[in-house]
Parts: sequence; C-alpha cells; structure tokens
Amino acid sequence: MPETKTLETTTKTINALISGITKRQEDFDYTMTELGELAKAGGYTVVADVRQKADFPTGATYFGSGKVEEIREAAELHDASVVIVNDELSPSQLRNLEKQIKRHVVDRTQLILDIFGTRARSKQAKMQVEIAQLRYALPRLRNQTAGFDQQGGGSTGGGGAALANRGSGETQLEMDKRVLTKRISHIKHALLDEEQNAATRSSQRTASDIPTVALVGYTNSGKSTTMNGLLNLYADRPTDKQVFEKDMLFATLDTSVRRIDLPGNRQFLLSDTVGFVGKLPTKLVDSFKATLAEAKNADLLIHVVDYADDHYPEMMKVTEKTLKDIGIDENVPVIEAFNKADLRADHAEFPEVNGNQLIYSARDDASLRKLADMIEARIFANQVTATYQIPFTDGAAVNYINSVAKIAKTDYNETGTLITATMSKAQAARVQKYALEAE
Ligand SMILES: Nc1nc2c(ncn2[C@@H]2O[C@H](COP(=O)(O)OP(=O)(O)OP(=O)(O)O)[C@@H](O)[C@H]2O)c(=O)[nH]1
Ligand SMILES: [Mg+2]
Repeated sequence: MPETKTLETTTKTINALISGITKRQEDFDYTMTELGELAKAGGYTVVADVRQKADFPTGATYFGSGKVEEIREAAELHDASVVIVNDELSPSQLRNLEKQIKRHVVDRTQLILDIFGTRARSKQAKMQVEIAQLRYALPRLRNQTAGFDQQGGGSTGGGGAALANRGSGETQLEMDKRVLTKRISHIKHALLDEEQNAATRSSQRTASDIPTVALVGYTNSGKSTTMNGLLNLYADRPTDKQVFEKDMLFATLDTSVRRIDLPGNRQFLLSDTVGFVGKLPTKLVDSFKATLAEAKNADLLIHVVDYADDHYPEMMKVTEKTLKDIGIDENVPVIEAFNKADLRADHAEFPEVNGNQLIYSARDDASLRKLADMIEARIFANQVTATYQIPFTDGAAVNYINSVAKIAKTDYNETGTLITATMSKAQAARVQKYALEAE
C-alpha cells in the first residue's frame, strides 16, 4: 500500500482512517490536514491516511474499486473502525462504501455536523444544528443493516447513524421519514420564535444608535481572544463578560454581543460569531444564517486571520466566500486583522497598520489599542460636531447627549445648557432641534 501512512496515536479514542480524492487542486494537502484536525475535534484518533488521484469521483463508490480495496485493507491493518471521507457523499455512495469496506463511513459533512452537535450550547444553536443534522439524515434513512458492528461508530449526531439503521420493512422506513419530517418542521417553528426574539433584541440595539462591529473569520483564528482582549481593556467588569476561547476547531457556536466603551463616550457593540471552515455544509450555513445576522447588520466587520498559519490565504478565501453565501453586503467596510503575529517564524513587526490591514496579536495590549483606534476611526468617521442649546426643562436631552456623545465643552446660560458634542448622525438627529447654527 504505497500511499498509506501510519500516523502517531496519542489519546485512546475511536480509530479512524481519513481518505480523499485529489482533483489536482493545490489546496488538497491542506484540506486533508484540516480533515485530520476535524477528525480530532470529533473525537477520533487518525491512524491512517489513504488518497486517490482522480479527476472525478466514481459514481457508485466515490473511490475507484482498487482504492476501495486499499482502504479496506488499511483500515483492517491499522484497526480503524471508521473511515472518514473528505467530501459529502451521496446516500448511495455512503451505503455502497460501507458495504464494501465493512466499516462505518463518515463524510466531511457528517463530521462537521457531529462536532457542531457536541459544541452547541444555546437553545438556538442546538436547534440550528439539529435541523441541519435531520436534513442530512433524511435521505440517508434505510431499511437494512449494513452487516457490520454498529456499535463501533463514532457518530454522535442527533439524526445520523442512530436513526439510520433501525426498523424493517417499508412501513417502518416511511414511519421514520415521517417522524423526521415532522420533527424538522417542529424545530423550524420553535427556531423561528427564537429568532424573532433575537431580532427584537437586535433591533432594540440598533434603536439605541450604538454602532455594531462583528468579528468574523476562520475557526481558531482568534476571534474570541480578540473580543476578550478588547473587553479586558475597555469594559466595565471585563471578567463577567469574557467569552470562551480555546485552541480547538469551533470553540464558539453562539453569537455573543458585548458593549465596548472606548474613552470619550465612544461605545460600540462587538459581536463574536461562529467560525468558518472549508467545505462548510450548506445545510449548516443555512441554519446559521440567523445567528450570523449580527454580522449581516454590522457597521464594520473585523476579519480575523491566523497569520501564523501558512494556509491563511486559503482560509481568507473561504471566509470571504462564506460571507458572500450568507448574503453579507459587500459594501460593509472590513478591517483585515492578521492575528498571532507573535507566532510568526519571520518575527513580523507588530502592531503594524497598513490601510485597512492590521498585523497584531490578540494577546498584546498595544495591538488591541491599535485595533480599537482603527475601529474608532471607521465607525465614528461620519460623525457630526455641533453646539446644542438645551432648555433646563429638557434634562433628558442633556442626559442623552452625555451618554452617547463625545463632549468637547459644556456651559450654562440663563435659559439652559450649552453643549458642544460629537456623535453619529442618527444620534444627532434626536437632538437636532436644539442645534445652533454652525459658525
Ligand atoms: N500565541 C497566540 N495565540 C493566540 C492568539 N490569538 C489567539 N490565540 C490562541 O488561538 C486559539 C484559538 O483562539 P480563539 O479565540 O478561541 O479562536 P476563535 O477564532 O474564536 O475560534 P472558534 O471559536 O473556534 O471559531 C486559542 O488557543 C488562543 O489562545 C495570539 O495572538 N497569539
Ligand atoms: Mg471563538
């Protein structure tokens, strides 16, 4: 078996063989490395790696027949109970492969769905993942058992293997399908309610005229670490508000929104969102559209990039494509934030600003201050400065200005308060009637 490599095993989990077809793409090696990372995140130990060079997959079994046999032998030799494939397989390809390899076959989509399934925390994220899992499972429901040990599989998905092989006879299958379809529509309704609540919260925030900034990017690039760093420097009680960060794929599935208070009353809302990965299942992207609405409605995006990973250009492309798929307006300004500069082999200087790009480290305060400056310059760019003459009878207007604006000067005369302040156009519109003619 010339193309089989034995890889080191560390923890005692389910042994898996990873496999893929290269269509001579440059990024193939990288997608296979990433598949290995995804497998680890899914609780597998990768014990072997089999690859085929082909222009297109074989219809019935995805791999060519010789390669299928090679995979079967390698799986046996390395004691792999699961074979993971680097693409989404059709239901029949999956069935045929399982029959011939006599192992559980998990495709890239199922693997990602499983990881999301174990990571989802909030009610909304759990429902979004379950819908994607059920939509994946529905066409894959089947009557007969594949004739191998069903217990060995690592699929933890809500709808996957657990539901796939039970029952006998067509009526059972039809019943299963009906149950699944009903469940999908039930969750969809519940999710819609949940999303409407979220939309209300989101529009309430917009109504407060505070600009919003969203952190987006590839998984593990450092979005959550960046958010925590900014909170540390600029939030009231930063420790209460920290989000979860960890060196693993898909640490964050839920969107968190936090208020950042820059000096001089310059507040904005910062949201941390789910990370992206190559070949993110469309069903999953669809399900997460609502969560990603925070990014969609943002005034500014911070595209966080793992600058210490050689594959960062590919990762950036995936992120840009995913943002497009979600329907994010191309006119939303973006800061490209090249993170983890401290880990660069070439010891790149940081922080360093170049137009809309920042080279930085989320673990470095000077870097985070630079990022905050860049954010401030962009979201407060279209602000208006004016002097307002507010009668003593409208204390609320004075309070409003003091709470949202950057104040240059406050004076009093016989009729009221004179404030010179800078704020967004939307905020200024609320107190426009008190504005004095500009000199
Ligand atoms: N050395 C170094 N490590 C960093 C830096 N920024 C983030 N990390 C580490 O990178 C790992 C991933 O960081 P996260 O902030 O969880 O990444 P994320 O983008 O939120 O990832 P997901 O939530 O999975 O999408 C963590 O172990 C961080 O400690 C950095 O500037 N330097
Ligand atoms: Mg995160």
